[in-house]
Amino acid sequence: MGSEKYSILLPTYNERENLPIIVWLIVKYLEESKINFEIIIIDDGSPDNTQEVAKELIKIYGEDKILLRPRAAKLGLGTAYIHGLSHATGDFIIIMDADLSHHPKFIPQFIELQKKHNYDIVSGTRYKGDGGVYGWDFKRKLISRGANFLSQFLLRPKASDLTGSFRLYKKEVLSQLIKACESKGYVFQMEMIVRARAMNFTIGEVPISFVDRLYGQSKMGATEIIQFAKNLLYFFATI
Ligand SMILES: Nc1nc2c(ncn2[C@@H]2O[C@H](COP(=O)(O)OP(=O)(O)O)[C@@H](O)[C@H]2O)c(=O)[nH]1
Ligand SMILES: *[C@@H]1O[C@H](CO)[C@@H](O)[C@H](O)[C@H]1NC(C)=O
Ligand SMILES: [Mg+2]
Repeated sequence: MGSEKYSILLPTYNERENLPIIVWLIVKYLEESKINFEIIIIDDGSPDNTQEVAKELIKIYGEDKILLRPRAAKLGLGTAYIHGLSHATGDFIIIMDADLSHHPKFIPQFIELQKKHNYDIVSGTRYKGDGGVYGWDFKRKLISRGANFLSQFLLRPKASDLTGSFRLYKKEVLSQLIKACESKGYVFQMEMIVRARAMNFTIGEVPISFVDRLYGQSKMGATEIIQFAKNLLYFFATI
């Protein structure tokens, strides 16, 4: 591949079991494809000491490959991306979860598709082609499908997976989008893609399989769902 550099933002909160595995997989798949990259770990003072693990990983892979850019407290995902972006030196930014729900084997596919069409954004999708969700119970699947369907219906963003968070962005596009976005937490992903359409950015899609976390707790609860619904209606009214 060429000389482009890719910055991978990994937000973590209590991911000490998952972090070494996800980092190992990223390094394996990206080195195999000769991709130039850095991994930026944004840890929000995890009580399980995720940062100790991150420091060990820096010793193993080197401080040019793994960057730890922590924050003192749990300040939420939206601002974690902003923080990570401010430290990124890549031309492209890849955002993914650290809990092994997003498999790094898809990253070379994102990159290939971006290059082919010069897309501003490439989004992983669970709802097209070979994409899918594994390990969720019926309730969680229903919530996710429902949220996606409702958002599709109200906002018509021409993207099949609105609430997913496995995406590649041109760096400049991501910083413009982040500046335009108002929401935090779960709605953030949806707002990003809806605004991207409104701002006429081009979006490609790669089907991905999403696997529920084995270690640790998801942070999704009833409050998140209510928040999501509220914001959805707000975007419907304003974007
Ligand atoms: N830095 C940071 N990371 C977070 C925060 N909340 C969640 N994460 C990380 O963001 C990713 C997605 O969170 P997760 O709880 O798995 O969300 P879910 O898969 O939608 O249930 C994981 O890598 C988490 O460790 C936060 O407040 N700060
Ligand atoms: C996006 O494209 C549409 C259709 O070509 C155009 O009407 C609209 O003004 C464009 N929006 C922006 C923000 O450039
Ligand atoms: Mg998760």
